Amino acid sequence: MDKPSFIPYNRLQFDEEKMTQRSYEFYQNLNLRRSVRDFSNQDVPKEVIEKIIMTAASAPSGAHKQPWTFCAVSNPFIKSEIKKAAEKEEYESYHNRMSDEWLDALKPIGTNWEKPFLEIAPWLIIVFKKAYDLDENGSRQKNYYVNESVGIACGFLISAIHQAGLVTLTHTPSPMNFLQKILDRPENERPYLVLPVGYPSEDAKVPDFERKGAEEVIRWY
Ligand code: IYR
Repeated sequence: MDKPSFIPYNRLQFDEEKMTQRSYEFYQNLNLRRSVRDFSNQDVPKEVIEKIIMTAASAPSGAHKQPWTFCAVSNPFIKSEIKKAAEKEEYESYHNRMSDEWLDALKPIGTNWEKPFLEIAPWLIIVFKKAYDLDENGSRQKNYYVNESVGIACGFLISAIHQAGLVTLTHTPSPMNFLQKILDRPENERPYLVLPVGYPSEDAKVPDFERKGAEEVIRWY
């Protein structure tokens, strides 16, 4: 067993007034985020995508196992392969797999099986969760709370995309094992989420939604 090694924690420090202001400003900023489905094909520098991904990779994870791989795809051929395969599954889902109740719930969002953003957005980030790790000898090392860890990392990722002035949406083709094949990922990596990243199109529209207020989502004890 490794002996734990500790270093001083470099904290951010503010007085209560500053803390109140910063918490409010951060809320206002993130509350402007929307899932956008209408993308421009304008390019986004690779360096920005790298920083966004490294923000995601700074998330906490079970036993600090960092059980994730982020595939950043700008190659038009691979994007088109992903679109083709995703639409094949989505067509089947929208026509034969999803319940009427589910399709009704999606009506206000206006989604269907067609996913043009998978080709139009300059980048696709495909997040993979590592069910387990493989050490140098090829033996399996357990990861912990993988879904929670990767979910938190995706929250960081979505926030970083918004902070950069870009947009995304969480696309969840189902089933999505085709991504493992197209991207040639090893057996221990399972696709978790597809995030197209780019600028919104000039005429991008989003559903006229309101978010639940504090009195609906918080219970104080
Ligand atoms: N995976 C499908 C369906 C879908 C499901 C939910 I829940 C959404 O909030 C949106 C879409 C799709 O991506 O269209």
